Amino acid sequence: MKSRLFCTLFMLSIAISIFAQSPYISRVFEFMPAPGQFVNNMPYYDMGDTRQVMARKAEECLADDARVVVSLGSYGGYVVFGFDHAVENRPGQMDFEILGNAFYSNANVSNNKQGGSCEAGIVMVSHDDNGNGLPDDEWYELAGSDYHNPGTIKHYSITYYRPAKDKQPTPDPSNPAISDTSYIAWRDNQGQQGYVQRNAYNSQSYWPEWVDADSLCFQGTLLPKNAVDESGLGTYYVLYAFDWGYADNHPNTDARSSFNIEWAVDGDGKSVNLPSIHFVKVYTALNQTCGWLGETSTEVMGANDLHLLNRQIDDTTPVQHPTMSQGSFRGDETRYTMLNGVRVNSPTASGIYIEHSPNGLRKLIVR
Ligand SMILES: [Ca+2]
Ligand SMILES: [Ca+2]
Ligand SMILES: [Ca+2]
Repeated sequence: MKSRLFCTLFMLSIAISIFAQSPYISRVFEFMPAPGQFVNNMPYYDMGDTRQVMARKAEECLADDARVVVSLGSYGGYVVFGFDHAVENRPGQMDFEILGNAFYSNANVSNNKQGGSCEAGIVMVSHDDNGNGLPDDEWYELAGSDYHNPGTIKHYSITYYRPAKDKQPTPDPSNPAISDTSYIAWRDNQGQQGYVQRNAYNSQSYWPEWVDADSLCFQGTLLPKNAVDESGLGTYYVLYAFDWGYADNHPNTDARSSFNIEWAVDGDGKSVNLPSIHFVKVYTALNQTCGWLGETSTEVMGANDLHLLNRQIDDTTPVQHPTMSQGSFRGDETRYTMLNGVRVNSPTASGIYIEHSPNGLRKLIVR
């Protein structure tokens, strides 16, 4: 009798553990940092580790609220993680938060702005449309405060080149902290080129050791540089925070470390309506070097589903997308506006549209 009771309790506990949802990251699917001074150390690379092993190591850092910092390296470096359930998109509310290691300096910050070590990463979300539990579905960027900033570059791409084994370092004679000014070369699609510099503090390889290829390419949206050398002497840099909508951009206790799935846009910048998401991608959104501080790199140490934690954070950010009153159509054409104000040429996805035609406005429901 006793054993039957034990057996029943055991089965019950299995059932509960199967159906209980965790508010924390459950899996890391991909971890691909761009070259940087903490690469191969956060997490640590052991000889022979594969891409899969490194993803598992990143998972050990981030899953189940472990809160160990993972560094994404220079521009484009990324991590893709997921939850054990769909994170709901509640209207008007933030839905999840991402923890990084951003902090504000308390000295020499200009004009009372918030700044310090704010290394913004862009956040993308995806819904498991094909239901296979893998992040092989459409991705959408969460349009943060600087999505429409004229200094922000969409469709940016950059390629880093593996340094030769016998590369001779070129130290900076005026700055002993920089041991190789020409360490890892990069070129971008804006006609710019430069180097990820090596510094005296981190002597391991800055090239992800588990990557055999001789070059690494990353794409995405590039934010305008946010660092200011407040000393004027290269000794004191302040990286100013963007307003909202980026990872590792405000301290973890700040509500601006949280995200609203309603900010999702497609590749053309059109708003998309996602009822929930399963996967999140974070990538370093700045291509910037700050002397002895080195390259700017986003760090991540976890993510939480705010709804499962019963934390309600209202979205008080300004609406970014054009409203109906801002959009005007020529009188001789028929066009459509989605309820969030975004204009489209034809109503393709299901939803409610306002049809603008020479005969006036008409509400249109597409199923
Ligand atoms: Ca929401
Ligand atoms: Ca999928
Ligand atoms: Ca950071």
